[in-house]
Amino acid sequence: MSKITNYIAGELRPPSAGEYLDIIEPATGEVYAQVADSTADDVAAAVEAARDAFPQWSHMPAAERSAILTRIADLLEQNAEDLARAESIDTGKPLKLARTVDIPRAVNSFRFFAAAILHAHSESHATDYQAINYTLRRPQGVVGLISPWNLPLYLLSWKVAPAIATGNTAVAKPSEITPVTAHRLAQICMEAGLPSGVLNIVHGTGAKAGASLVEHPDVNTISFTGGTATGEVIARAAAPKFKKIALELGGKNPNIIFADADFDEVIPASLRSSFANQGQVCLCGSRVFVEQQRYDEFVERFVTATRKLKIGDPLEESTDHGAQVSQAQLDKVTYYVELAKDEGGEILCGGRQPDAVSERCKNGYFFEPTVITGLGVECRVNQEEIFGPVVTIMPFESEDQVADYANSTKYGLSASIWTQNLTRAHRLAERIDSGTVWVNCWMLRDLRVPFGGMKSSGVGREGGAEAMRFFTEPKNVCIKI
Ligand code: TXE
Repeated sequence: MSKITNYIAGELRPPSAGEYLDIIEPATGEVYAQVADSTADDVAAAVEAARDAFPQWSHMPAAERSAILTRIADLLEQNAEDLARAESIDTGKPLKLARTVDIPRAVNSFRFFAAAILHAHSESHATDYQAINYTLRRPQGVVGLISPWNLPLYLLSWKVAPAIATGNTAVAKPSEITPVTAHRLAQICMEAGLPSGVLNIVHGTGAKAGASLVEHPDVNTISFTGGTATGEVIARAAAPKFKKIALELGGKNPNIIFADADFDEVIPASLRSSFANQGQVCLCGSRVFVEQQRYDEFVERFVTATRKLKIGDPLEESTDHGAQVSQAQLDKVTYYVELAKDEGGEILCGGRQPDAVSERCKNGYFFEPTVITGLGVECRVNQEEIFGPVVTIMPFESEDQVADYANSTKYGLSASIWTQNLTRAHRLAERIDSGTVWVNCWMLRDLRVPFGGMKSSGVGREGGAEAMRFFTEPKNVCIKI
């Protein structure tokens, strides 16, 4: 059985304690590989390698760093099909989704930041006729990057690319559930000639490897994407040491549909925003609000379209809907569907595991796309993040009412508004507490814009200029003239 090892000081190294964790293919429920179960010693070795690499890497001209990042992007692109397949097997997501979203976006992350560092400018401020200030931006040093399982390569690249582009060296801890494409990234970095120690990847559990990275005294910057509860643990550990943190956490995003919206666009887009990656995208619109006059029509058309989604082996080209990532996620989804029934919800479609989608996948973690109506905004199913293929649909009567509904959870990551009335869209976008509001679209991304959440959806922003700022420390020099 293949074993995934750590990437430390430019080489692939087995974990120091010799322990490994099983990796399960979600579509089959079978163990198909193993990954290093690293300890604090492995993390310490990775941090040391990153510390040693920092002086040279941070002083390398931006054009040279840029060329190396571009080579990484090129190699990712050349290996796109293999990577997409690996990601599909590792996560249970349809191959066509990995091919069209995860891998191209990972390539773009490296390409974008390779270009961005060539265009970075610095600031200078003249203070009346007394002084000139200029602000230097220097890399932080060794940064810790912790990423989740839902979009493993993309979300890792989203952190690694800006961190190393701006001259930091990094220790990354990918999710232990889906480590395969991170391992491929390590191999690609070696092939691309990334100097040893600039990026180190330590695999293992959050409790051991992840916590050791957060606590390491030489790592003063942490960028984390994952669950809100984990984010709280990390914030607590980082606070007494005054570490700089960015937390990208969960969401319970509203998808708001006015009666004047173009339903021919809204229905397919809402299907994607509800069920993409089996509902395991932090940006999924899990609460759908439809203006009263067209509520019945929406429900009918949406349920009909949901029933047509093809659940199947993620590796089949025709599959729209694959497996949940783990038994734990499947149990969580099942729990919330039962809770919805207890809370008075009506399950209009889905709500159960499908019959075996194929002989190969008979023990996989599949769950049917599920549509629920009849629940109030305050019930637990509408307040807590499920992170699965479960959406609730609720009617609303006015703009004020839907603004209150949208803001009624502790989360504030993203929202979608569907209407032909753009004045209303602007007005409502301003009122909704979320880091991103999409109007007549969903998950359209521009790497230059700030990305992150309000309230319990996170702290700090990633994305283009924000990421470049996060990974660098400003220092002002004031010269009297
Ligand atoms: O994520 P975790 P889990 C949500 C979603 C899901 C829930 C839990 O609701 O059901 O989170 O998922 C590492 N110190 N999202 O448990 O635990 C861990 O090893 C340092 C939303 O799988 O947050 C992994 O690398 N690191 C989300 C990473 O944190 C720790 C995507 C994320 O794992 C750690 C995924 C610790 N104490 C889940 N504990 C999104 N916003 O996209 C864990 N980790």
